[in-house]
Amino acid sequence: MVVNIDRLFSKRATRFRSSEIRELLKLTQIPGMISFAGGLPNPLAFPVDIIHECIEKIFKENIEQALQYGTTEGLTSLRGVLAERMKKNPHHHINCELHDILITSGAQQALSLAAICFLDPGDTYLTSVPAYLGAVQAFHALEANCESIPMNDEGIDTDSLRRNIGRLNRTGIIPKFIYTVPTFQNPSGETMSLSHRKELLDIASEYDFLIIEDDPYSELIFEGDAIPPIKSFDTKGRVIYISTFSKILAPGLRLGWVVASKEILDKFIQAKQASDLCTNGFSQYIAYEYINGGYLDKHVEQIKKLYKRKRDLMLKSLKEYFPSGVKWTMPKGGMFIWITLPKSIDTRLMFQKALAKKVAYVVGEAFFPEGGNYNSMRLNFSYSEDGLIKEGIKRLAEVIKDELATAYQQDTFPPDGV
Ligand code: PMP
Ligand code: G9A
Repeated sequence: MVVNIDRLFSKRATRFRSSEIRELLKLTQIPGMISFAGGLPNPLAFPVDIIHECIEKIFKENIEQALQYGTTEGLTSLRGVLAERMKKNPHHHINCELHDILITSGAQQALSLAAICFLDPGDTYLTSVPAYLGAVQAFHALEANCESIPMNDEGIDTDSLRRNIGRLNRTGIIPKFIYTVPTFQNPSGETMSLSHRKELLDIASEYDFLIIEDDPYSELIFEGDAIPPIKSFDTKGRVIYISTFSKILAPGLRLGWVVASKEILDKFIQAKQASDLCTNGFSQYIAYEYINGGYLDKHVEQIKKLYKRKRDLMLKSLKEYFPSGVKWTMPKGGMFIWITLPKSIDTRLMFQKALAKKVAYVVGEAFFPEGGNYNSMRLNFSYSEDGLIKEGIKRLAEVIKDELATAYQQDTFPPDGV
């Protein structure tokens, strides 16, 4: 008998969607393709020699433990050095101890644990938009409803947030949490101001929902002062803070961490036990040696220099080649620039034309759970080689100019009198 697989899939599984970004990663394999699509760290930012040294040390001292199952909470020594670092580091200033930390298989697993632990089908969550689509994918999988809150110059439009919560409350809906990436946001590159961070926490307290603060990029700061995370003001356990080693060490290690209240971590731990028992032990030992050996801070300085150079190159190329009428963000750190094109351009339709010229981006609409914003796109500046940044922006500019010319012709055709 043929397997009727569609009958057997759960209702939930039929809602799963592929991530545009994950699909686009395949493009990086095409020879000659310049990809500004995936949010990939530059391979030059991987501290290969340091990792080699760390591994040699593990082989001499801890190899049996590194290869054994570990606790679900994560390696105690790693949680200890992370807690110390978060207390001292100006990017964190989070007053936590090792028992406040759970090590996860990347920040992505932490998002998925939050989804499993807080979202029932039909529940509502809030997110600022544009939003990191991996988070939306995790929340969508749990059959939750999304309410989008627009971003503004200060990171989030708090007036719109209050209006939306008021409207939801009037229909008996209380959102479970708001998801935000306050610093060098993926995809916009924008940063939430200090006052809006505090206001967001006040609003969450007033209406009693949680804040999921996703913070992979704050250490990659190129200029200006670091703004402390929302978690650093949280005295009531309202903020779930998530970070990752993917951008400051290597994503292939699949290591992230969560700082949250005991009640929340206990639930996350139960959910993680059902998911993967424990995070990769060998990776955790590498991360521990990397921090304990004093390498992390020095290495992050080098990554910052590398990415600042690439950001500057991309901004300079945008200025040189992009036509007037196109706007872009000026991120002070992180890995992304957000582009807004004239309304006549649909970046979804333009995408195939860009691919034909061997340049790729992520269409802006992918970051809007409720659709729209068809005239926007995300560009990643960390991954491409310096020379290719200029060339890729030049190619993209040609595609945009062609699109503008076509839109103009369509607007003015048929000519008067015909
Ligand atoms: N959150 C954000 C905002 C991200 O940009 C990413 C990765 N690009 C993740 C979470 C997932 O990171 P990880 O590799 O730690 O799973
Ligand atoms: O899915 C990945 O590979 C991580 C990158 C995320 C992004 O491009 O935003």
